[in-house]
Amino acid sequence: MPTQQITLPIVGMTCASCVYHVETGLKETQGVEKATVNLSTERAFVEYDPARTTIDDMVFHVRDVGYDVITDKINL
Ligand code: 9UX
Repeated sequence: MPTQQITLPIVGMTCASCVYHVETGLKETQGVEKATVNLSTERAFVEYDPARTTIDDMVFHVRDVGYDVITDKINL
């Protein structure tokens, strides 16, 4: 399946290491190919295989590393 892209609003990041933690959590998600997190805009840009990945799974992994996603602002 072709790669899809999504931008997730992230909550709880305050320093550069937070960015790394969130990127690591997203990359642990099956089917996520790239994850780039921006601290000042509090957004994660994710490229993923929609056949292998769900948004819920991404959100689970972000929460697992201690941050949150504003899911009501995600445009699906
Ligand atoms: Mo920085 Mo982020 O010292 O949870 S890693 S605040």
